[in-house]
Amino acid sequence: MADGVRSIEVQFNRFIGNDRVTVGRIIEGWGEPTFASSAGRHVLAIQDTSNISIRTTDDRRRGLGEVGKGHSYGVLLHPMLAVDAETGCCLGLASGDVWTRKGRVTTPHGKRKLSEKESSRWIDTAKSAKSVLAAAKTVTMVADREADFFALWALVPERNVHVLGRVHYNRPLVGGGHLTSVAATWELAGTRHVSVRERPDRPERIAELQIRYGTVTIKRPRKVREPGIAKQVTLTLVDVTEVNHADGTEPLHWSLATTHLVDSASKAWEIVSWYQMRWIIEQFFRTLKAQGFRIEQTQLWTAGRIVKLVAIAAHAAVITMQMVQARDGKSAEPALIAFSSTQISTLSAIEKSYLESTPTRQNPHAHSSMAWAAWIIARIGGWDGYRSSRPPGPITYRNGLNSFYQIHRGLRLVCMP
Ligand SMILES: [Mn+2]
Repeated sequence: MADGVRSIEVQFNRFIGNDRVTVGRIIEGWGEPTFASSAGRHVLAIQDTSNISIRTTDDRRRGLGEVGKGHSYGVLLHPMLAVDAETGCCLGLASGDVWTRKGRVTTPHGKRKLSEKESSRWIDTAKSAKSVLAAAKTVTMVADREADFFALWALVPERNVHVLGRVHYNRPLVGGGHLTSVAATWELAGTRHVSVRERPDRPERIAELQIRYGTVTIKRPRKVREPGIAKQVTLTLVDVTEVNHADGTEPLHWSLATTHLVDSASKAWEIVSWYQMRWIIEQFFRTLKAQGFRIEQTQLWTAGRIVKLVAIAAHAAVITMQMVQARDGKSAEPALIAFSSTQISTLSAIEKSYLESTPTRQNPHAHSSMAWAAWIIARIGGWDGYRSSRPPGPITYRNGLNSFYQIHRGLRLVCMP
């Protein structure tokens, strides 16, 4: 079995080399299964950026621009991941961008219009996701504090499209005061002990959190000049502060802003829990980089091809995550969230061949469920199918998925119609 990203390269080589196949077209393909999988749900549409560094040398930059803080070259991946707000089930990619930087930007930040800034990706991604998520019951666009742009708050929300993000700028409020100090004047709405996920800079812990919420109206900053943009925007501010934290640990403080109305403490905690689901996109980046894809080790020569490779691998990484989520059989998700109906027919045919060769190891999951599909893909990826065995992991699913696409000749590409 070819390894990780190498097998994706071999499989998609002609596709990636075809000039008519643009990265824009591949990204459009991301959203095709997501339109159906998000129908009727409350979808958290989580966006974030990740640097994918690719090994280069001084005389062989491969056309790649800088990522991160320099001395490192590669591409930037900015995906929007659709997640079911109630179950955390990953529904697919909605929109996003993959690009490499061309030289350094020299115009001062504030002097450039929004569309000229790399930061416009947050707003462009949110806007282009709207048609992909048009069948959802409600959409909540979620992002970290990098996305705290007045234009995002003013231009993205609609009747059933909300925004939720962490406050970055201490904005002045209509009626006086500032965002980061106003919450301290509000009465305490509740206290909870919440488990806080491990991060590289801190261990997992139980934190005692106090919550306050209220309504704020932020003023349009003077430098924002988009035509037709509102002078002010009214938002709900949910402020979470850790108390009684252990010595030597930095207390948590989350200042979350949202267009959702909050009228009770339980609703405010729900906003916090939606924001916490942002960890799923971190998990997605880990899947893409570390757990078997090894995208950073690509041998593909030019930047244009590497950008397309990342876009294709992103789609495959999402499907891998969907299979990991489904493997215990507890979710009721259909295979259609990740596979087309013709691919499901291919899966049925492959399952039959396993039933004949190993009749004692049968797929325990309901036909056409996501758990059922994950069971078959894991078998293709080399898992033995015994209930007593270790459950398959991302590498097994990635290997199985690569072989599956090869078997399913009529649909050789993850994202081609
Ligand atoms: Mn970020």
